[in-house]
Amino acid sequence: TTSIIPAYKTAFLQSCLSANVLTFGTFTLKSGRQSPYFFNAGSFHTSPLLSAISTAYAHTIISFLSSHPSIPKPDILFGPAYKGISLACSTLLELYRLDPQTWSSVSYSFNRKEAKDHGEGGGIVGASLKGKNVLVIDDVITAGTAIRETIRLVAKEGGKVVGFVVALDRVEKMPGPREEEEGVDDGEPRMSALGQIKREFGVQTASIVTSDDLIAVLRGKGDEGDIKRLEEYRRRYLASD
Ligand code: OMP
Repeated sequence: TTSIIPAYKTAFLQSCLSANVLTFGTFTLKSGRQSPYFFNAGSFHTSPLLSAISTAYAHTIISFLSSHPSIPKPDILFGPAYKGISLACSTLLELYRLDPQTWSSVSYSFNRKEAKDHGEGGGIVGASLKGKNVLVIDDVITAGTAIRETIRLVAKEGGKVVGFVVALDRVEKMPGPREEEEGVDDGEPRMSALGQIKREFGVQTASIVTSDDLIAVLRGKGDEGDIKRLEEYRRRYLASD
């Protein structure tokens, strides 16, 4: 059978499965949703896995930028603390290996969770964001809270977010008012968190894989019960676009 999933995505998903980056159970997400699966980018902690994830990000970023010629060349690859830090550093190295001419002049940068009041001070480590075009690299998008915080942070530092890249887009709908206030899903269809970010901030986005890719790879391999719970969860929270 022919697969419509590109080889680098399948390779990335295989690394995820082999490293148990993807776990099944009951997880309370940042958004308060109860998910039967969780993707932990912090599990890419050996050199082969770090290399696998940065290679996948680098390929995704290169094709993202070439398919969106209106995006200005990034000056900074910004990884929000904590999980974005190692991702930004290792992916920038990989981008430089793949295309030194383009990437030698790009810097990495990340925020401190607590501002430092001595030494060089400030809330940013790495290159200053002031007046810079910033490409954000993060692990996962679910309801879009983390990226909103990052867009605000970059703006506060005087930078401009020109793109947003994640490893996994869970393709979940953005929360409605009732979910935000009471944590109860009203069952109404809504657009995806990524789609909403595009619409609201004019920021283009990309992901290495989506939860569709995930299911395609799991089918026939994973535990039947896990897959069933995953599909039930997706029916409930899948975005309408
Ligand atoms: P949102 O802010 O709802 O988009 O959630 C994204 C953040 O949740 C990520 O930056 C992760 O820290 C975390 N997360 C995961 O790491 N893996 C998952 O599978 C799901 C989440 C999550 O809490 O939604």
